[in-house]
Amino acid sequence: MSKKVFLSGIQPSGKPHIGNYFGMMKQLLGQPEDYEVYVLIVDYHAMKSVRDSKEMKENIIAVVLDYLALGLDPNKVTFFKQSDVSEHTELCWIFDTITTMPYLMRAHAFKDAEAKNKEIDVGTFNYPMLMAADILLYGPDIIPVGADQKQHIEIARDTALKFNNTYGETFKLPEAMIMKEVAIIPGTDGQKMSKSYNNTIPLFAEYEEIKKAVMSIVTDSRGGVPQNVFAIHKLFRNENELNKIYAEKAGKYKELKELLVEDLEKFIAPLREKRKEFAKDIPKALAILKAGGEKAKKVASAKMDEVREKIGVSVY
Ligand code: AQP
Repeated sequence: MSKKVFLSGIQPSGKPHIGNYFGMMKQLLGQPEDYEVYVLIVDYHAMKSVRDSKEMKENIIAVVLDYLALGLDPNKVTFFKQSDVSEHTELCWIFDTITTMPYLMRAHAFKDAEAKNKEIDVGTFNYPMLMAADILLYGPDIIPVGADQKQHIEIARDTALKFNNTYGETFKLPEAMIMKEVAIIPGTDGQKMSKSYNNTIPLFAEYEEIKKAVMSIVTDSRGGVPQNVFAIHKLFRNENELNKIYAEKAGKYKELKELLVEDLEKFIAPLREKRKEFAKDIPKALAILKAGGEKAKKVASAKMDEVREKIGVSVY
């Protein structure tokens, strides 16, 4: 029986936060040894928000160190960046030709940007097509993601079906894996935790940074329980235990926040230390990413040969 394939990506658009970790990274890295896993740094996607080359480079290096500190084993996982495998953008174009504009106009990210009267660049509009290519090139079975990405996985499935119906069976239809309890991790303001909302608790935060973020959590209280604090806290402690603590300390927001700071520190401190070790040898960390790109390129290039054959441009 062929191995089950897992795949997911993260944008190097800022510091990964605990929402990224619990919503996606933990699921992706927690797969049994006999599963095939692809971990992507989707740098071309991040161009939507990162327009400074120095920042882009730093962000890419940071994500590499983050994943290594989280225990990613490059012997078991194909770890690479999107821009090292040009087949992603090539396949994106092919998908563009079979997808209609009204269909992409139904994407939430586009609708949100439109509702906010933002000037929408073509890359943002087309984002789901590049993401479909990122996924479908590797034939994954499962895509672990947070709830915000559900629609994008559906678009990838629709695109695979459309291509298969037009040119013959080529792409496997992937399934999204969204864990209910961590589907939307709230940020310090109660909205979805998101790099672009400035409401995050960074996954590798220093103690002072954790403290500052937790103390800024907006306390919307019902029955003396600060809901936003509780929602984040339950990622780190058993819920029954927490219910007891929050009942005992009803209304004592400062104490509850201090406890959350301590629990976060317990979780983050060992990760932070590991990350500092990897940061001592950045060329070694980047060599892992480069080797992963070469491995991914072989898979992607074989798939593209098949695609070119199917669409009829392979004439030699
Ligand atoms: N708050 C969240 N709760 C659960 N899962 C989340 N994810 C992101 N935020 C939460 C999941 O993390 C993965 C990687 O996300 P990404 O960096 O590629 O893009 P994103 O979803 O757009 O994350 P951000 O922080 O919101 O980034 P910006 O602000 O740059 O757009 C995805 O699987 C996502 O579901």
